[in-house]
Amino acid sequence: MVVVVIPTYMEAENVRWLLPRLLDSLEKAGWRALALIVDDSSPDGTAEVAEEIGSKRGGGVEVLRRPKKLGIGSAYIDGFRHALMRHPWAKYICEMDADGSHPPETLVKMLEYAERLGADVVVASRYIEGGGWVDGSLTRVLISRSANLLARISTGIKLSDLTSGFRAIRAESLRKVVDKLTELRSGYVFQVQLLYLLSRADCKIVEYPLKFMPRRSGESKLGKNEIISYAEWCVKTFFRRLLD
Ligand SMILES: Nc1nc2c(ncn2[C@@H]2O[C@H](COP(=O)(O)OP(=O)(O)OP(=O)(O)O)[C@@H](O)[C@H]2O)c(=O)[nH]1
Ligand SMILES: [Mg+2]
Repeated sequence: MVVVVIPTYMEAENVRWLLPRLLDSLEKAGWRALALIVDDSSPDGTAEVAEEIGSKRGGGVEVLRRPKKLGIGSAYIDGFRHALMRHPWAKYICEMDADGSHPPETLVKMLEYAERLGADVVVASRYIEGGGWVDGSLTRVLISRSANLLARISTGIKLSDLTSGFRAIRAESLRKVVDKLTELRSGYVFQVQLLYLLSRADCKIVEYPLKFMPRRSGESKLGKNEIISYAEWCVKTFFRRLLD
């Protein structure tokens, strides 16, 4: 079984598109699949749309409702804990955005790749051969490239896309690190900390090419404060690692 944790805030239209495609692709590949939507009371009714899709399909969707917008990192932690506790038989727990940037068909390939290589973590990467940005603005690409450079220096992890939020993680590996996740200030920091913890837990981490699609509809949530806390975290981690 595979649980795909999808944090959402104001993604009703995107979820309507994503959920059927995601579940169909996984089921076609032979997986028992569950999409776990972690919604922060989106005023556009994202949670209701997701529930409706689930009940029409007769399952495959669970919605974790939170009282207000609490950030992507904490949404993932709540989603991970719920998945590990309620679905202890799940083999993989995945991370995915709701906005259409992460093609569901790629997730099927990532899982195949994990099985074939016996990997603990598969990160979908925009920066290896076969990956890339589809219609990415120069500013976004530059921000992402710089964030990755900083993360590589700071953590010492030799992967190309440490900030990618599209990953398949073996449930046993996630269980080892979930209680150590502390960085809730920004989505970027959260993703890098998670990968850092997994690599320190001796997980086998590999990358699979991702063609990163533009958001289908709605607005991005990346802000200036995120960038500042990200840089702070990287510098702090770099010096801590030197002193270790
Ligand atoms: N539950 C929850 N989900 C969130 C929150 N902030 C963002 N998300 C979701 O996290 C995912 C990634 O957020 P995005 O806004 O797409 O961030 P991004 O991919 O860096 O930015 P774009 O490429 O411009 O879309 C999306 O599914 C969002 O709906 C939050 O505070 N709470
Ligand atoms: Mg996005």
